[in-house]
Amino acid sequence: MTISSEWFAAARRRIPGGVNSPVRAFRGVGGEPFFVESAKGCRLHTVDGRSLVDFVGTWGPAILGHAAEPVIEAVRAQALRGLGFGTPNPLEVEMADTICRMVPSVEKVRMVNSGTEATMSCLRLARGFTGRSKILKFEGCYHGHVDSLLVKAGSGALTHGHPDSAGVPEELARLTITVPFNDPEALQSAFTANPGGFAAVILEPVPANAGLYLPEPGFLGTVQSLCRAAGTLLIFDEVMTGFRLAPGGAQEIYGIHPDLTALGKVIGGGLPVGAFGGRADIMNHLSPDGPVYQAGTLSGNPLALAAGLAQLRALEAGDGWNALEKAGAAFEESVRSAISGLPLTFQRIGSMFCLYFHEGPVRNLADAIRSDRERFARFFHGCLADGVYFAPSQFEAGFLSLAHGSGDLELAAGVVRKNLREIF
Ligand code: KE4
Repeated sequence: MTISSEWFAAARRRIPGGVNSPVRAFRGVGGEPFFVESAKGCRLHTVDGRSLVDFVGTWGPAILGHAAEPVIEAVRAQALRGLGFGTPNPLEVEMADTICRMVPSVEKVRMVNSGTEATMSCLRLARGFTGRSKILKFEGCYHGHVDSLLVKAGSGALTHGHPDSAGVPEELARLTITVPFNDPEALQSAFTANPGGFAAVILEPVPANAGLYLPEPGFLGTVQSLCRAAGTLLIFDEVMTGFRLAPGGAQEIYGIHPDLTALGKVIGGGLPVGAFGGRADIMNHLSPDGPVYQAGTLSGNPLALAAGLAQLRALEAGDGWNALEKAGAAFEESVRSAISGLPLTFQRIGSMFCLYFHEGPVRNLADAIRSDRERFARFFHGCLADGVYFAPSQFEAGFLSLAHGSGDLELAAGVVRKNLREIF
């Protein structure tokens, strides 16, 4: 019985599944989760005294690494000034100005407290602005646990085998149409079959909740063209890719300006923050200026914004994205060498990656779910036993941070090579 096991037994008595978010329960790989006592740089320190090289990074926010100095200092200083006011505060203006500067498609922005709130608010705003009810999403994309978006969803919903969650009324789910990602013909057909039009099409521009696969050349442009022709709003869910793939996120890389964007993770510096924004003429429909209601007690919380602003400033000061690309390329080279000749596919963009136990290529959900989950689980646990922590599901992406040094990456690549040799 490890100390983590004791904590997990206690957790299961009071917390459903012993976790506050399903993917943490290790159901996708078997076994029990470890409990973390502290984290610093690219490492987690468990209650069992283990130190693990962490490629999850609290699912994206820890882009500087855990407990990065500038973020800790900003939180410490702000905490002494108070944790929350429930009134406007200057940090909200600084964050709004920063987001609009870094993501030019965002002319106005509102802070919320999670990615789910961000996408949920985008949907309600799109429905209020267009007067339409139907939305379209892509199979395998995950946008948080919004009722309308828990239809063929990815991430934990996929991992646990209920991409269409119980509890979502059929009347509501019927308003959500889904098509495969990277399938322009299917998308065109969906628009044709729904002449009344959609309020919005929402997608992860780089889907990273069924592993990680990339939009094929021209696909995002096609999505945008079809939306524009139909008077449908285009929503990019950049909760994961925003401020990580580039200062302006995936939309900067692919040169597509969506009508609305959902954001989160990196802008919270590890504390609970989400945001949504876009065209001013759409955002002005939000209460108190407009008829679409949206609110949040802790939205714009000064402590969380102090953390997020410090993280963004540190990224900009050191051109963190260039360093992340270099680290990603080096890691990719090592992993590709380790998987050479094996029925595996490694896919990467910037500091996000996925090793599929599938010959590949992986272009969409249908490809991803053909991965060998049993071998993935053995790989996951083998690497964990050797001190390297990858996401506990084949249907999650891995993340590098600025704290992953060459030594850490070489160690991890060696562990990958060793465990693959034992499996194949
Ligand atoms: P949250 O509500 O969990 O803050 O964000 C939801 C969300 C929205 N959009 C995208 C693209 C996301 O990736 C997420 C959340 N990501 C997962 C990881 N795949 C969070 C991990 C978890 O559910 O515990």
